[in-house]
Amino acid sequence: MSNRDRMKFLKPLGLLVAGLVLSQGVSSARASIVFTFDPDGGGGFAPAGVTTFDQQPGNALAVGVINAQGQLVTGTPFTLLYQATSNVVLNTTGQTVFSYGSSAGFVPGELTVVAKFFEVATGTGLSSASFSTDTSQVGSFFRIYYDPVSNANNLAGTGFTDGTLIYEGTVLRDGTGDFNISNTTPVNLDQNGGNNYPALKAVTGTGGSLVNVQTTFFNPNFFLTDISNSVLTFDSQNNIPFRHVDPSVKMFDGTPAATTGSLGSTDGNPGATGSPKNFLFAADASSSLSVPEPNTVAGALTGLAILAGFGWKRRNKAVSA
Ligand SMILES: [Ca+2]
Ligand SMILES: [Ca+2]
Ligand SMILES: [Ca+2]
Repeated sequence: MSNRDRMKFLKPLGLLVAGLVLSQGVSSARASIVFTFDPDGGGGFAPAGVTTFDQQPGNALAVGVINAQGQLVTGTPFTLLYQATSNVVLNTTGQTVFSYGSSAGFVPGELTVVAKFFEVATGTGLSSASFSTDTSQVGSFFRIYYDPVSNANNLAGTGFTDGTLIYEGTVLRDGTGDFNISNTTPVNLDQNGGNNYPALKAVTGTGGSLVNVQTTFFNPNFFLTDISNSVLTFDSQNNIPFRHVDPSVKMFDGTPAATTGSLGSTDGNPGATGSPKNFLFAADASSSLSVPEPNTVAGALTGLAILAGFGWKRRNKAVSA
């Protein structure tokens, strides 16, 4: 290999290693960003700087989280489905910039969010469990739609995916969550307005989850800032029973949600063995975008300089040999 050929070989190798250092930096330190958002795309509402999509209380379903033996098994991946309206957009101080709806001054229509990703239980106790997304995320997604017609229906579980796709990402493997059951005495699952599910009970509990999403697509008619290297952080407070949203009959992909067959007679406490059980809970979330911290980029560039020096020394050695 001539010295010239060696340089050709070493250059891309150094860049590859520097790229790995950079990608590690991205996942470890991020700064939230203000991005310019047009709430109705080409419609009449003017764009403005925003930071956060504030979701209304919605539905989350842990599919098959309880196995046929009535157990939550640590390390066994399960699917998490989520759907909600997202009709408030906030600025950096938490003030509402855009609201969607039919009232005067509101942006016509709705934003909706659907997500599918994979979790594993990392620890389980008598009444509590912790979770992680540290499992294969092949096929995971987080999507935001704008629909000029407001038709999402939490009870039916319909109308969440019929708008224009404006954002999509894949779930990263550093998400965490927990859930704690405070009372196993069965109460009505649906305590939002009238009880739409008289046959279904639930335990009482709360939890939280923090899931990061790598942006893979954004619609430039809505996102006027280039957010292609951003990460969306989905921060959710989770509750059972349902007090602020109706439990969904089905999820956006057609999976049965609040039915006796999928949840057992008491949601969150399947007890009896038989078939695997799902766990349905209310999820009240918000989603913000961030990018790598400038300091982290500087650190990665220092790494690049060190690697470049390393390559130079090797080339010198090759010349003297
Ligand atoms: Ca507009
Ligand atoms: Ca819709
Ligand atoms: Ca209800």
